[in-house]
Amino acid sequence: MKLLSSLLSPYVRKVRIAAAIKGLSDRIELVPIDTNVPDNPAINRANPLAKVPALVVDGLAIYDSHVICEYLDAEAPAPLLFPKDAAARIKTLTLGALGDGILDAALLLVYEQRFRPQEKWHEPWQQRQQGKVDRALDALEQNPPTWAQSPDYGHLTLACALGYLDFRHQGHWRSGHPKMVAWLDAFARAVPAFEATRPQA
Ligand SMILES: N[C@@H](CCC(=O)N[C@@H](CS)C(=O)NCC(=O)O)C(=O)O
Repeated sequence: MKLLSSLLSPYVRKVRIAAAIKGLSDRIELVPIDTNVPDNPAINRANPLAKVPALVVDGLAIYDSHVICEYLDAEAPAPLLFPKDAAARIKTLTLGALGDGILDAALLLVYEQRFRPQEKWHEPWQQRQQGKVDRALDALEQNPPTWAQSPDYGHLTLACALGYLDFRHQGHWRSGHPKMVAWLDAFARAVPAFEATRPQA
């Protein structure tokens, strides 16, 4: 399997952590992709959305990070990243959606400054994205997620979102969210791949 990837992408980090938890890392070859250049055929061919990660298996491209994690979960029996029980699965998917939502908003804030000239930065729009991140963090702080035997897809997605806030947003989220800081520490202890995939700028 070839993983079209950037080691700085939090969505790629999700997949790498999922692969590590499932014991599949050795079967995955990382293929570096530069997503900052426009119209890069190396990613466009696999994913018309021109986003990483994309996982190429026997010529078939699988995306996005959620779908790839589902694929990997089915490739090895344990531990399960997506519970089979319907109610537990919905809970996991909802936490994953919250983590992805934090990531999407945080990434848009980065892209605003990376891809638009400064005179076009739009403060109300930035506040709108920041509001999503802040509300999500406040909701999580009220009710930190828990896991039973081991973290699942929802937890690893959330951990990658918090890791991205550390990496690209100077870890401002930490102040005012002590329970979630402790939560991320506990996740890192439970999942060594979290530290092993920490982005190095
Ligand atoms: N929903 C996608 C998001 C992937 C994504 O936005 N990846 C970023 C890198 S962190 C990217 O490739 N951006 C390039 C672009 O948007 O043009 C997923 O979960 O895989």
